[in-house]
Amino acid sequence: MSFLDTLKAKFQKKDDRAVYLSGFAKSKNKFGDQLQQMQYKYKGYIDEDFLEELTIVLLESDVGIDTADLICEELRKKGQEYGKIPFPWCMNFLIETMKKIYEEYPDTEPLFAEEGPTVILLEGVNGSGKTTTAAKLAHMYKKKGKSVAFVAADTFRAGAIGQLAEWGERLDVPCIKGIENGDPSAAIVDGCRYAKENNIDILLCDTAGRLQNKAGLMAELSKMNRVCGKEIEGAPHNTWLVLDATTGQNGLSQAKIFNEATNLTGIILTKMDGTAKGGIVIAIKHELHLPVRYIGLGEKPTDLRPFDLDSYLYSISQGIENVR
Ligand SMILES: Nc1nc2c(ncn2[C@@H]2O[C@H](COP(=O)(O)OP(=O)(O)O)[C@@H](O)[C@H]2O)c(=O)[nH]1
Ligand SMILES: [Mg+2]
Repeated sequence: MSFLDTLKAKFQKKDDRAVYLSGFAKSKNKFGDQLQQMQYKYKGYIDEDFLEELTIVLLESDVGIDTADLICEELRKKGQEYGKIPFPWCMNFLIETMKKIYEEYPDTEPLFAEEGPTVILLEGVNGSGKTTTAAKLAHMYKKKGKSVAFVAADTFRAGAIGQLAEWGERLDVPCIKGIENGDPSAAIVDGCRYAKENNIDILLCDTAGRLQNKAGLMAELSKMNRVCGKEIEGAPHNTWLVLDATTGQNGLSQAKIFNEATNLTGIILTKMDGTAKGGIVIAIKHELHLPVRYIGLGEKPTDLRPFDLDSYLYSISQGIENVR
């Protein structure tokens, strides 16, 4: 059984099949379909023309230049080793290499407090999808039977507090509000105290992510971390960067700055449904060694899915799955 056949067999058993396929439809059009087209020009030898075209497809899908080079180098070696290589074999090798690149650094699991509230900080620049993601996570944890509360700690963006409070009303989740233009850390302290007093399992903190300068960002984020840890031992248990997948490589540079400024423990990639740049998942893992925890596939509270590598790889590579 080829690698792609195995991937397909695994995918057929997943509950989220339809959501993944539709969420990654644009990426698949860019990636799987373009690769499929390459089979007509391919003569069986891994020559520089083929590798150049492959690099373009990979870069347009945003896997990043490092990853694209790595994949092409591996293929070049195989070409030298074996001479003529059937196209389907080449495609199997490509997707398998992407999987290996992702798996090079092991994924850690999200951390949950054994006792008392688990604190999750959501960080990221304006518009990346933090508030919407907080709503999605609340919906998901509530469905699992957890008690959830919000902290509206984005005190800088006008209207941000109201936006989260509105989600709170809709989802029946209490929202501890910061004061507009006030200190976000003060809101986090209030939230932690509320969580302890009210037996909240999961405290979701929607923060501001100002990127004007790294020193300022670091100071702000480290204060939030500090006050959090003082109120609740081990908090924040998870610090997730919310990243807009449509911003591609630019998003990756943002992620690097946040990762230097704070101790990130995972990434949530939003707006996957609106982009053909699905390769960003691989680039993030390769460059930041951070797991992609969840992906956002729409604007509704139900449009969040845990990231599943096999489903992802299968969804973007449809189009080449049947090349023979
Ligand atoms: N299509 C799509 N839109 C999203 C997704 N996540 C967030 N958005 C939209 O992106 C915009 C900004 O989101 P918001 O949560 O306010 O970002 P914030 O500034 O980081 O809090 C809103 O219009 C959201 O509805 C997603 O996964 N898919
Ligand atoms: Mg917001």
